[in-house]
Amino acid sequence: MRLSKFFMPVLRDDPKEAEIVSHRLMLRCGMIRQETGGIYSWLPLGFRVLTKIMDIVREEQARAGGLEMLMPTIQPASLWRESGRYDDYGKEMLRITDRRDNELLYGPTNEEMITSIVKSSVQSYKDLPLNLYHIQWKFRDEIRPRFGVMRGREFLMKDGYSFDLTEEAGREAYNRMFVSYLRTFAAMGLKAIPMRAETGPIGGNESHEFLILAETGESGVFFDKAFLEKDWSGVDIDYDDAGAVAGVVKEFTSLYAATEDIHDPAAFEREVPEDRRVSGRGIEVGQIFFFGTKYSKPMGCAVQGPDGKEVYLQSGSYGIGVSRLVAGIIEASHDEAGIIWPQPVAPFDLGLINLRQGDAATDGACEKLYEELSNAGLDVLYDDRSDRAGEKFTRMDLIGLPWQVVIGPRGVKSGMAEVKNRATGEKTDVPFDTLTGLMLDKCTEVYA
Ligand code: 5CA
Repeated sequence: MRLSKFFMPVLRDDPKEAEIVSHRLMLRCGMIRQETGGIYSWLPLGFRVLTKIMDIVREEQARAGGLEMLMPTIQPASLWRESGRYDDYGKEMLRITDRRDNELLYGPTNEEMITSIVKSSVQSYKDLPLNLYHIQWKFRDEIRPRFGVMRGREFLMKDGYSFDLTEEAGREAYNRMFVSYLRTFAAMGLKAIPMRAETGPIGGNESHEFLILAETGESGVFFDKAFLEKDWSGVDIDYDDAGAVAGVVKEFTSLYAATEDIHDPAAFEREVPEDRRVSGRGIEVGQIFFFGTKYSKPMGCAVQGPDGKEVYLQSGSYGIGVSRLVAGIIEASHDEAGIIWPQPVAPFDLGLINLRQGDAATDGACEKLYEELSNAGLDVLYDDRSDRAGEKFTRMDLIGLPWQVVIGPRGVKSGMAEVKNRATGEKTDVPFDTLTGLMLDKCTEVYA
């Protein structure tokens, strides 16, 4: 992508309304624009990150047996009356009446709708298990939308739902999602610590939240330091091996970790030696719930079991805050100069900076490398604008692409580009003819 053809309305100054760094940087980089309280447009740069996050979510869901589908944002109120949640949900739910006076709502979550879909389409235990998910916009009329997309009113969520015949199978489905969440967040360059959690308006009898650490997080967290020492990327798994999956869950849940809502200071002191007790703040990027028959019973979602008897299905639900993650990743990865994208979620793999736009030799070298890098499959943002070098460097640091390839008249003479690692600041001179191979290695090594 040529910067001259891209739409990335970078702000010169810090926006006044931003209270936390991710909100400030997302506005400054031209990733999002607020339309009204808690409702945002995603501009091309922001949308690219959102898409990368969705891709990572999809990949691991597929591996763990999740089937993608798409349910609407608008739901009939009647469904929510069946479960009894229509009144319980209160003012957070956006209620709508259409021209025929039908009562509708903008979905804050989809337990009712998916339960009704499964109820109407699944008759036999032979059709189970099922794990269905979608990535769709939700609306919750939060009392205090704040911090940009971190706590929005309209936000993008991956929500998945499992249906099984027996409680044991239902818990195995929960475990698979638990492990898939560890792997999904790790693939984005994050350590998300699973913590026992309250179930709130979603309900159920067991739940874990996944939190990434950040000073600006909304939740107070208390946990064993061992979490920070764990190698998340090492969680390799065969999802068909229920014993192995349960083993990983056990490994991660046997260490103390709790949000302030359910933190038990006495247990913390008892279970964790003093020098290993860590407290801080965290951002909830995902939450999973095991329901048993909480939704299937009131909604009559049952199948014929092997003995011919009707059995209410065991269900669970599994959410990931896809749009919140964009802000969460920035909170976890930035410096004074701007964002530092982990490679897998970066909007582009690298930025190519032409230091002397209009100089025939420099333009020629840049064009050639731009083509080579792009043909190799790399996503390149080519700064082909005629701004001053300083301005180009500042902007490229601000938007935080993992690598910068800088080419100026001096480099063209010696056949060298300067490659800068955004995270470490380290700079190396690389000959033009080995540059593409090197960048390909650098940009893909984290996926290996
Ligand atoms: N039905 C269940 C799971 S599918 C559910 O709705 N769970 S949830 O309420 O915990 O939401 C799932 C995730 O969405 C949260 O972990 C959080 O990361 C994200 N989320 C929730 N509310 C907001 C919000 N107002 N703005 C941005 N993200 C949010």
